[in-house]
Amino acid sequence: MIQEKRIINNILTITIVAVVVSTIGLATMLSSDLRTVNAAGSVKITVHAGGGNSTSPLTAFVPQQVRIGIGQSVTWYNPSVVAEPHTVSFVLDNKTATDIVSPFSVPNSTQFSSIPPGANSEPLKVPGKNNIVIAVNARSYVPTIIDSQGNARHLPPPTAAYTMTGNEKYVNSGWLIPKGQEKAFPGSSNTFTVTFQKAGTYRYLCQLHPWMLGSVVVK
Ligand SMILES: [Cu+2]
Repeated sequence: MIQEKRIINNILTITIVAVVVSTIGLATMLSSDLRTVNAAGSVKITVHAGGGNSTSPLTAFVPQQVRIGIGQSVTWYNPSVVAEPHTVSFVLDNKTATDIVSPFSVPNSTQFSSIPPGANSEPLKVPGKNNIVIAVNARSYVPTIIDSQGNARHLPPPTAAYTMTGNEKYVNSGWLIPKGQEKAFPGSSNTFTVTFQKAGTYRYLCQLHPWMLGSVVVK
């Protein structure tokens, strides 16, 4: 009887310790970023956009929040082992909220080629007089900046870098794909680096998984 009690107590103790350790582990994972110092002495801060594998994908930014100084940069990359895309999207003006799909009418073009060539796909066509609908939104897919005046421009993938003044309306990484898996999404990006010039809290989300939220606190 005493022996049984001892065994049960031991199991309880081990369980409690395991729960505490895994909770601390998760909290550490979500709060500590990857900081490395390069040869020149500057600090490189990295945040994972997603992760996991095909059976257990992680749709979160790790860590969810980073704290940096003015003039420092953060680099996001996608460490997944499968080609699951994510975006790092700062919607700094609510009017620039957007979606990954965006129909366009193209009345004067009839030439569309599937990407990759020979893929089992075609543009979504809506019946209408000489109209064709294109579903993918370039301002989600390609690294895109909308400045304070509302002018949009694209940055070249796959390793776009941008210095944020803090006056922009929209700063988006485009679709981030693990390096080597671009074939699944040609023209997508691998990394996105933002240098922050103004103090503040910058919240961002993934347009493909809107529950993926993160923030950069600049002081
Ligand atoms: Cu995502």
